[in-house]
Amino acid sequence: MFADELKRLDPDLDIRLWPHFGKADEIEFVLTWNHPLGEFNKFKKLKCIASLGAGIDHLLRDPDLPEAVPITRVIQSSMAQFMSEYVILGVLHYCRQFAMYKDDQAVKRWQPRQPILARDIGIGIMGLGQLGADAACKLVQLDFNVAGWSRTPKTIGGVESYAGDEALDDFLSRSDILICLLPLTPDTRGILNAGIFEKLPAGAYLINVARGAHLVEKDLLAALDAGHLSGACLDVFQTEPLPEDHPFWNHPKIFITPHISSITDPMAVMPQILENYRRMKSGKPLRHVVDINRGY
Ligand code: NDP
Ligand code: OXD
Repeated sequence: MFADELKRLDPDLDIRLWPHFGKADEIEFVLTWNHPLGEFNKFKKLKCIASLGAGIDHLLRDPDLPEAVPITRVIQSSMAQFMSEYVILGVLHYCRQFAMYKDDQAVKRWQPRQPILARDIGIGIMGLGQLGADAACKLVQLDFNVAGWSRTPKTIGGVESYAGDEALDDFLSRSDILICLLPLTPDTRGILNAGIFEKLPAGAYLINVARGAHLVEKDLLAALDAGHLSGACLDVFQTEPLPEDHPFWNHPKIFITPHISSITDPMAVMPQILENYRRMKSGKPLRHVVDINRGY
């Protein structure tokens, strides 16, 4: 699919499909998602590793990642659009109590409930990057009371900015709905844990659309079962696909989707991959290079 689109854009491109890459020394540019560990060491002339997604944690898990080869990621408005749609749907589904009406429908119960006005609902977005900032702006337009937490302060119209570890508790205490859109790094792994949940207002709702490893799954189950959290919408999991015997599947307060909140659209994304390939060939600086030391 991705190769077809690249070929369509430039029929002269020499594209090799792993594992049939021919002579390893001829490979200069790798386009990848969840590669087999250690594989890149074969490519001694590698000049760029391009992630097919927004995240690069799938690359950084490789202890043999060649040093000094730049890593690029996808930054695309369609990814942000898909993600914001999902987040808004998750928020509205929860706020307008659709899960309860579905249960009512199953038993033919006519039970109107009073909704809460959007401006009275505090939404906290962890991560105000390409995706978090877009979702924040769109939720502001719907009149939600939106705050974001990031490493460095942000100025985004209508969004309250909290930055750094010292601001985390205040950010959490005003977040009736907590949305995780952080990259997975050593600092953020396991960040959605019991210590964080207990700082959220009673009855808070969690939406995790970043990475499964952000969430300590047993802590979520405990917080839901204790009634401190009222529910969770999860798109990502420690193990994907989610194993059949996983307790999340049948949990009445958990809504599950299979890592689809935002999906790379080959038509939208291949032009920027091709542009970077051409930049690499002509020695120009690459676009969307990540900071490997920071991890995103
Ligand atoms: P960006 O790199 O653009 O933004 C990351 C944000 O997280 C930044 O605001 C950054 O702060 C903040 N951040 C990073 N580390 C910390 C920390 N330790 N404490 C506080 N804030 C921190 O990423 P994107 O918005 O493009 O993507 C976010 C993640 O979403 C991806 O890494 C990926 O894991 C996930 N994703 C999931 C998809 C899905 O289908 N489920 C699809 C696409 C992405 P600062 O700006 O100050 O540096
Ligand atoms: C991504 C993803 O990081 O799809 O792009 O999860």
